[in-house]
Order: sequence, then C-alpha cells, then structure tokens
Amino acid sequence: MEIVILAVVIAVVLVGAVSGLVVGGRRKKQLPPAERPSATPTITTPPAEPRVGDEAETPRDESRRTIEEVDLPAAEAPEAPPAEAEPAPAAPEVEVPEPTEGRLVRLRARLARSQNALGKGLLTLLSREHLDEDTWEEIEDTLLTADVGVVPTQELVERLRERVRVLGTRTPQELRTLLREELLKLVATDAPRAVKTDNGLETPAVVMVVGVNGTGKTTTTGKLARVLVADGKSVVLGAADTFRAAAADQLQTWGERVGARTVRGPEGGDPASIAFDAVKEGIAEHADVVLIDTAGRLHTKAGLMDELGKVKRVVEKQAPLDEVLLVLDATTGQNGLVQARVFAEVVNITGIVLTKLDGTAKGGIVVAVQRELGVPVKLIGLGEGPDDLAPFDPEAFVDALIGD
Ligand SMILES: Nc1nc2c(ncn2[C@@H]2O[C@H](COP(=O)(O)OP(=O)(O)O)[C@@H](O)[C@H]2O)c(=O)[nH]1
Ligand SMILES: [Mg+2]
Repeated sequence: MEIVILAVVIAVVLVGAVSGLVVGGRRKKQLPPAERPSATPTITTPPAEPRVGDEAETPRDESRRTIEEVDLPAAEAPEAPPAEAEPAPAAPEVEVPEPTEGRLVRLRARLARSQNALGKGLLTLLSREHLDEDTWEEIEDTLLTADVGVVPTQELVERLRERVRVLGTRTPQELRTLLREELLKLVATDAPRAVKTDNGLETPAVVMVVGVNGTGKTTTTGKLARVLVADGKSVVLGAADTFRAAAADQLQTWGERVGARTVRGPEGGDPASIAFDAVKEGIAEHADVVLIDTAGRLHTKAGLMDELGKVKRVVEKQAPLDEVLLVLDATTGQNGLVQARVFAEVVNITGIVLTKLDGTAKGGIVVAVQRELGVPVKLIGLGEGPDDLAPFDPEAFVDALIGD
C-alpha cells in the first residue's frame, strides 16, 4: 500500500517535473530574438529592399534552432537556461565620430608636403636679398609645380612683384603677411563652402557624389556620413555604384560603423533605381540627409551623361538634389582637371572634394580646380582614416601652407 502511494507520488512528481520542463522548453523557444525566415540580401523591388540596418540590429550569432533541438536539451539538462543566457550577442558597435570643428587645423600636418613645396618654398625665395629675374622665375616654377595653374600663377607673381617693390625692405613677418593675403585671394571665393544638408523641406537633403573610379568617392561618402552623424544628423546611404558588388559592401561597412542604413541592389543593377530607393527610404525614415555614391565609369561621355542624368531625374521625382559633389584626386594634377571638365559638362557640379591632399606637394590644385569649374572646394581628404575629411577653410588652408 505504502509502496503504491509512494509510486503514485513519484509518478505525479515526475509528470509535473517533465511538464514543467516542457513548458520551460517552450518558453525558452520564444526567447531568441524573432527569427527572420528570409535573410537573403538580394531583393531589389523598393518595398522589399533589404534594410541593412535591420541586419545590423539582429545578433550576428542568431540561432536557427528547431523545436526538437530546443526541447531535447531542456529535458536532460535542467540548469540549461542560465548557461544559455550567457553568450549575449554583442550589440553592433556604433562609433562616435570626431567632431568636425577645427579638423583642418588638427590635420594641418598632413599638408606638410604641400607646405614645403608651396608656402615655405615661396617664403624662402621671397626672403632673398636680391629678387632678380631668376628668383621670380623660381617663384613661378614653384607655383606651377604645386599645380596652381598657369593663369593664377602669373596673376600671383605679378601682384607679388608689385607689392614687394612698394614694400622696399622686407622683414620676414611682412613677407609672410603679404604672401598670406595674396594666396588667400587666390583660394577664396564668394560661394558658400558648406555642404548643403539642410534644405528646409520635409524631405531629406540629397547629395550625389560623382567622380572617376579610384578618386575616393566611396571613402568620401563614408567619411561624410560620419561628419553628418557627428553633427547630429541622420543619414541614409545609397550604393548606386552597382558596377562592383564590393563597392556596395565598402559603403555598407562605412554606414554600419555610424548606424546609417545602406540601400543597395544586385551587382550590375540599375544605379538610378538604387538612388530612387535610397531617397524613398530617406523620406520613409525621416532622415536628414541621403548620400548617393555613384560609379565613375568614364567610358564614354554619353554613357556617363546618361547614367548620372537618370540618377538625377529619379531623385528629383521625390526630392530636390541639393548637392552634386565632384571628387578629385589631388595627386593626379592636370589629369584631374580634365576629368573635372568632363563631369562639369555632364552634370551640374555644386562642390568639389579634393582627396589625397596628404602626402602630395600639389596643394595648388585647390586654386586651379576652383578656377576651372567656378565651384568651391568644400571638403578635403587628408588621409585614409575615417575622420580624415575636413571642411575646407581657406584661411586655415593658407596658414597651413605657409606655416607659423
Ligand atoms: N591618402 C589618402 N587616401 C585616400 C583618401 N581618400 C580616399 N583614399 C584612398 O583611395 C582609394 C580609393 O578610394 P575609393 O573611395 O574606393 O574610390 P572610388 O573608386 O572613387 O570610390 C582607397 O584606398 C582610399 O583609402 C585621402 O584623402 N587620402
Ligand atoms: Mg567607389
């Protein structure tokens, strides 16, 4: 009798324990974050556009356990829950970019090569006791070598000659002031330098980045996204360089670092449809700015015009295109100017980004390209680091060239 009762008690306890475990198992099954049945990243139609940010929010080691897999370990290992709770998936780390204030001043050492070739070279020459024809020719050569361009060089030399003559005896300080003023005249323009990212409309500001391959478009787009995020703006990226899949990956990586969504499509897809989707996404999530990275295939002018024209048109169906930034590699000199001319004929450039000004002696290209296009340099790239992009400030630039 007692044995029977004992057996019944044991049975009840066992049933209870087992059902408890099963319930526990079911609950646990609900614990992992909502699984996404379709994580395939190549959907192209706008509504189904894969949202990169979504993927970033999902824990990387998201498990895909079946019901059987969940129940089995629970039945045999009651102490499983705490053990499983431990490997909490690390939240994707979003970086806080460096503030943009005074970046050029911080990065001025990067202009060292330009500085030695241009500013310091000129100061040294101007400080000579006798400024004879040979010296003036050397001054001219220095300017030309630094890619200032023929016409601006002649203008500058003429003004310097005149002012030095008036000055008579020259102290180093006077010469420095004089050179600073004259260089500033060459570099300064009346046009606003700020990248237009505030259009006062409901729709986001749209910035398109164009230029030849390898000049630094994608890098600049990524760095600019960081600048904007640092300034408290929300950004959506459009990977409209569909020529290589790697280009979209590269842009997406930049975006993920600062929590910006990247709209992308299949390799070889239509750049205009990506641009369209990116702006649409920007509007949907009330982003402040949409940055569109484009391909720089300069195969034919007609092809380029066709592609960029189409991107522009689809963007403008939804929101005004506020900026078209032309990215130029400062180390390519006159070649860069030729490229600039072609792009300017194809699309209405509103600002120039001069990349790779670090480690080149050709800082004078700032002057030449502004003259060439009649458009201000708005940003300069001073390295490959994520925060090596500075708003262009003529005074800080000239000061960096001449040195203290
Ligand atoms: N030193 C230096 N390298 C840069 C700068 N901007 C871009 N780059 C490098 O230039 C290369 C091409 O850049 P990328 O953005 O892929 O060019 P894209 O083909 O125009 O998109 C990369 O290795 C970049 O790191 C810069 O300001 N300074
Ligand atoms: Mg690129």
